[in-house]
Amino acid sequence: MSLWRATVLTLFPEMFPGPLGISLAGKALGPVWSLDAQDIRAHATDRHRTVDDTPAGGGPGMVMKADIIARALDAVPDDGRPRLVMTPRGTPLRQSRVIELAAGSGVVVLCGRFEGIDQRVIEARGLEEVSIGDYVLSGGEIAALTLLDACVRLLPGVMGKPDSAAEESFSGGLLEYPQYTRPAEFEGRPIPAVLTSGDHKKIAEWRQNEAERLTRERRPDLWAGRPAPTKMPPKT
Ligand code: 6GU
Repeated sequence: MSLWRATVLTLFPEMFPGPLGISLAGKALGPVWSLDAQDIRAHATDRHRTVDDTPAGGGPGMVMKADIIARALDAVPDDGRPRLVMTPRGTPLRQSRVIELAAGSGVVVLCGRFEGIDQRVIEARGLEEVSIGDYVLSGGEIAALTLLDACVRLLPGVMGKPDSAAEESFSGGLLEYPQYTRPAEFEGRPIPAVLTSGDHKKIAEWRQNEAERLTRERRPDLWAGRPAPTKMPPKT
């Protein structure tokens, strides 16, 4: 099979592969997926290699220039991969989109810096605007690394024996149940007795209940949007 290909357009190509060069993602980099970090500044044309300018209408910071970004994007051959731009104004990244991206041939990811990117190039090139959460990073690079990590761990051969059912939409839209391992007691705290009981039906029930309790308490948004429980046919 051909590699899952990531192309990243950034002013800081030295930030890649960064943490994706170690551990499981790092072992798979080469055999399973490829990463090509391209320097946006290579597409600047003036003596000072300018990539940004002051915002139209005034205000703080600098805006990445549409013409430079367009040349950087157009230098990537269009092989049908989705083209994303990391921005805090984007659609929040969900596991469902990660699963789709990992199932495809790869991604082209543009990393914004400064106060943003000229909106016209985002529209003209039909970029998908993606955010990784409701907080502001200093640039899209760490967001891009996050997105790539989420995708790469799903590629066949990266993780040992993925439980694909559990992977689907965040374990069925719930937070994961808590985990424990030896020692049996830690600073006076025992492992919940059910987990050492050997009763696998009880264990599965306890884990399901914990997953539901944690989701209700911490993520009312996920809890409200969870799939309706499967209706059993009435007993006769
Ligand atoms: Cl994708 N970029 C930046 N700069 N900040 C973010 C983000 C992205 N997602 C959340 N905050």
